[in-house]
Amino acid sequence: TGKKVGIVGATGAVGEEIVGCLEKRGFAVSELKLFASARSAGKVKETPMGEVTIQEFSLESARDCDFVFLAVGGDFAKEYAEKLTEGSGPIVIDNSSAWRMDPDVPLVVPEINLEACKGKKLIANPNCTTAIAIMALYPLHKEFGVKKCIVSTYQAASGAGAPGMNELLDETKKYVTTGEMPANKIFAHPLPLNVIPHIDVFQENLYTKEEMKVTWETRKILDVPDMAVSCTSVRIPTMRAHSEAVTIETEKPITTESARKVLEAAAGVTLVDDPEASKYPMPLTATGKYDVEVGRVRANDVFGEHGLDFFVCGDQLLRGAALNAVLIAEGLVASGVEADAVAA
Ligand code: 11C
Repeated sequence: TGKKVGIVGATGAVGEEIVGCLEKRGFAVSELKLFASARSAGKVKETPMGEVTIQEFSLESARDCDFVFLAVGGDFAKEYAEKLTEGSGPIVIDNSSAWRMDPDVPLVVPEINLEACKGKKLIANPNCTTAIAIMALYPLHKEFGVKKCIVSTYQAASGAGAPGMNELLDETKKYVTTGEMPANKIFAHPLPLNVIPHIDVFQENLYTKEEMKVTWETRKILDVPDMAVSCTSVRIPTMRAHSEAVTIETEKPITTESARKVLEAAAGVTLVDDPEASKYPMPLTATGKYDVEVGRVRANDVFGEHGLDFFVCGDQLLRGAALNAVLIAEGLVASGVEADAVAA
């Protein structure tokens, strides 16, 4: 038994992590198809499921799967996602932003709203920044009701994929060895020794698209269309874990202790909050972990008895992308929702 699984964008940073997550989560795979560009086609890749020859994407081959993970750009997803799911086609889990805000497409963090997948074959994976913060926001929202949310991000180079990570490393090496900063290509400015408050394109309202994704997607996943959410997104010279400082105003009174208790019990969260021992979330400790780290939890008096601040770090390629996608597939198989979708 097991499922036929296709990964489109298999040689990219997220595609590679999807293979690793399938294996580590024990997802039963009967056949693994790896799709990439013509340049990589024909190469043989060692995977935990054995050697797989990379194929150039074809609709026909990808449609002959039970699940297809799209780890490619939005344009590709716009063109192919629906064609893939038609008729007897697979369930498609798309990592891009192409379908996230489509009212007919569920935007899913499986610990929060897996049931939104019922009867659907195209499912959107959230932006990494949203997915990481919402692991802490959701349990707090359930218990205390989040009215307002202000997020400031410290985002890693991996948000721009392997080319972003390579640019950060290359720039750093060159600068350290020669004292000269090479020209940036991926990011808007050189990233080493810098922070760049510019991720994705600027909108008419002067927010960037990355910042607006946090607002739009948080509202959709929590199903609170009018939640006040404002974000400032900043790229920093770290490799692959995003960090976010979050301030919330809640409906019900909240204290440091009551918030910590809720976070301690929350799925997908590890509370790392012992300031006396210098223990708090950091990109270096959050990297490679499935849970997000949450700490620096403290009631603030900006909102009377209704304010809380906390800091969250999560692996951008895992919770922010590959792990979330694989957990969706796992949840669908376990809950039988997959069968409903296929029958629909
Ligand atoms: C970044 N969050 O850190 C972005 C990357 O909508 O899937 C992911 C963009 C997206 O640059």
